[in-house]
Amino acid sequence: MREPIMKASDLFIRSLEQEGVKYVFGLPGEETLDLLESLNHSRIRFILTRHEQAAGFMAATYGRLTGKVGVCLTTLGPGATNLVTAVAFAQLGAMPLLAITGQKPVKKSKQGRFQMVDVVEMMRPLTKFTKQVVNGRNIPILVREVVRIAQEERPGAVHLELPEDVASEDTVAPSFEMMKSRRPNADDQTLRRAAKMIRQAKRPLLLIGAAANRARTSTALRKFIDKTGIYFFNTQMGKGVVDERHRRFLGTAALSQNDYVHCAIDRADLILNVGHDVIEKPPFFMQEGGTRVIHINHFPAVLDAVYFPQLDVVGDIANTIEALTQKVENNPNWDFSYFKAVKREFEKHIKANADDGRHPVIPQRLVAAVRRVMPPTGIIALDNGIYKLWFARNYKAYHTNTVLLDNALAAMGAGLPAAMAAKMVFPKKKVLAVCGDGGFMMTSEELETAVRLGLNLCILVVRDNAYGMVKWKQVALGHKQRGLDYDNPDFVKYAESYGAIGHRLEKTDDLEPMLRDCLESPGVHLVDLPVDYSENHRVFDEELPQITCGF
Ligand SMILES: Cc1ncc(C[n+]2csc(CCOP(=O)(O)OP(=O)(O)O)c2C)c(N)n1
Ligand SMILES: [Mg+2]
Repeated sequence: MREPIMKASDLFIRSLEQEGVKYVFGLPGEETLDLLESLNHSRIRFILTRHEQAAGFMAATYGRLTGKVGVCLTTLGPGATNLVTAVAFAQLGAMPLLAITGQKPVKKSKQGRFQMVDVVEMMRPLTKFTKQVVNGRNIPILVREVVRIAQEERPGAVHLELPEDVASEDTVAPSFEMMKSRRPNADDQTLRRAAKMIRQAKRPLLLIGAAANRARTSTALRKFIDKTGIYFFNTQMGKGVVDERHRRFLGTAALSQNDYVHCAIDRADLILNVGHDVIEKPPFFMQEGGTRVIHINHFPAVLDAVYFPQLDVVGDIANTIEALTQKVENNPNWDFSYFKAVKREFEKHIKANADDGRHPVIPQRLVAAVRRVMPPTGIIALDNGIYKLWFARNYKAYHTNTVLLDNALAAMGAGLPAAMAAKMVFPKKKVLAVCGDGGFMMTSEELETAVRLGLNLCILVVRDNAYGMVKWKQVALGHKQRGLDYDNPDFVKYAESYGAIGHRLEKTDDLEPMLRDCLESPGVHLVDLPVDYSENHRVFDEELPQITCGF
């Protein structure tokens, strides 16, 4: 049978369609016009953004939420260099992302080196795979290959460069069939060894990390906890995998030490570390002769000076947990009395100041207010600033992927695009972006995109007129607080100029009603929220280091 002939850019887009791609986020240039034309004749929707970085953040978040590759498209040179932060965001955050960039014709070009950057090499340290397409015929197999690489554990970013002349040429269009296969499971002997270690421990503790959030392990973990009664905590990117209202929940390890949860960690003699990723700041430090650790993940532990687990249980996470649930009963030799005390103290601490009426708002009240108004499955997307720590510690997530935060690259500017992508993936869910005034201004031009797309979205701009997180660190180091303050636009007018709806919080009592209004009424809403950051130093540098763990 003769293979059909088609234009290479059409073949590229057809290959993406076959992978189930629904959106391509991007900002094209001359060099990508053939791809754009093919896209416009396809079932895939092109989502135009105002900056390439935002297109990348949106595509990566799409990948994070669906487990399917998110796709973004930019032109060569400046378009591609604008994309690198988002590619790193996906790669470090384990989000499946395919970045496609254009390039000048490779066979002959009359423009010398105008706009030429070696994009394939630029992407090498930021991706799992990067390649230039040199022959249209290779496109179907190459697209299949990069999607597989992007999506398989550990997920991440891949890149393809499609030169203009390759995109426009006619090519044969081979097709092939592939069947789905399942991930391998851990072997029974290792599972039995893990079960034995858990049975023999006195105070086992469960840690839920980032990989558990994408592997849909919620039900398995919940059953394990309910059957065994083992207490658990999570990392920032593991938030929500098991409902944090659970009576066995001990908190989120947002800080590396000196928090209530660390009292429990220090007393545990065995930690079951599920889905941990060393890219997150270490939730605890291992020591020679200290707490033993079982590493449960799709891939073996990456060892370093503070992480050297005694046992690796490698295989599908949900399956491992189900097998352990069968093998481990609640054990009368376990002593959870101390964890119970930690739980009591932690809950007391979280409630403290949650109703504080001070204006400007303090972070504890802000977090409590957001939790009160968000429905259980509502999604908050956090940008990067000091409020992220407060949300990670004080905001209880009830469901998987309802707190989108980036504890991997931790790039400012991701909050709004992530919220936009979340709203596109889950149009029925309420979505709130929480951004600092610094981070918001890094991608605020996407307000236009959000309005144009007709997204119903609420954006909270936490305003301290400064890079607050860094200011807080200045104090902690004993430096003078200097050089980090700035002025802001009038955020209400700024929102309005984009066709969004602006609100300004004038008194703290209005906080909950204002947020409710924002979430309930259609359109893009922005809340200008003045914040009082004096609690950062008081709680993080003064109160928490005083915890004696003697409860
Ligand atoms: C792109 C980027 N640049 C710089 C940093 C370093 N950084 C981390 S938090 C922060 C301050 C954030 O300020 P803002 O968004 O206003 O939040 P705030 O801490 O003031 O609430 C900075 C500069 C970063 N994480 N990402
Ligand atoms: Mg700020």
